[in-house]
Amino acid sequence: MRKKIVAGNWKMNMTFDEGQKLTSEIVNMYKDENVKDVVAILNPPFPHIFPVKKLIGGVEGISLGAQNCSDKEAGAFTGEVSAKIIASFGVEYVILGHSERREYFQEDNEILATKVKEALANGLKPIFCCGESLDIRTAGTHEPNVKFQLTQSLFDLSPEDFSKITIAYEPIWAIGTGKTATADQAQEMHAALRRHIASHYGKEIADNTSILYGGSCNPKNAQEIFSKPDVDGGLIGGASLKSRDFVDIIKSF
Ligand code: 3PY
Repeated sequence: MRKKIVAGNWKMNMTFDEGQKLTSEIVNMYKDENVKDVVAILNPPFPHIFPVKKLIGGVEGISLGAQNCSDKEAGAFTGEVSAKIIASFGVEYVILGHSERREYFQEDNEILATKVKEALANGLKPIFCCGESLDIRTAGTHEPNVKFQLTQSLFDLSPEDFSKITIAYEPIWAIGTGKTATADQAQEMHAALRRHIASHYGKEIADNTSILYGGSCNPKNAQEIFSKPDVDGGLIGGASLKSRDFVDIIKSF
C-alpha cells in the first residue's frame, strides 16, 4: 500500500522565529486533531533543519525534508550542502528537480540523476519533481515530456533504489500562478506516470510509488484533487506557510 503524503515546500521563506512558530503550530494541530495515515513532511530552508527537527521530536507521521542537495560528495564547493551533511542531521527526505531549480539554477535531467544517486547513497529519500511548461501543455506533448524527465533522471536506478522515490508532478504553469490543474488533468498525468513506471519497473513497484500533485494546491481544491485514484497527496507551496491551511490540506483525504 502506497503512502499518502503531504509535503510542505517552504521555499526561501520564514525567519527563525516564524519557522519555529509555524512548526509548533503544525505539530500541535497534527497531534490534537488526531491526523492519521498521512505523512506530513516539512521542507524548510537549510538553517531551519536542526531547530525544526527538535520541534518535530518523535511525533509519528511528521517527517523532515530538505529542498535540495549538492550533486557533489564533499569538498571545496562554497555554499553547497551535500546529501551526507543533510542526512547527518536526521533528515529523511529531499526535494529534487523542482521547476524553480531547473529554471533558475539550470538543473537538467542529467545533474538531477546525479543528485538522486547522491541522495540515495546517503540514505535520503528523494521527492522527485517533474512537470511541463505552458508551451508544452498547449502543444499537447506534456505526457511524453514529463515521462522523459523520469526516464532520464530515474530509470537507471535499481528497483530497490527506485522504491525509495516519491514523485511530485508539478505543472510549471500552475506554480506560484494561482492556476491549478483540474483534478482530471492531475489524474490523467499521474495515471500516465504510473503506467510509465510499471513499464520499466513492473506493476508492483508502480502501485507502491506515491505520486503527489503540486502547483497552487490549497485547502479549497485539495479534497477534489486528492480524491483521484492516482493522486497520493500534494507538494504544497504557499499554503504550507500557514499552519491552518497546511493541516487542512493534510486532512483533505
Ligand atoms: C507550489 O505549490 O507552487 C509549489 O511549487 C510546490 O512545490
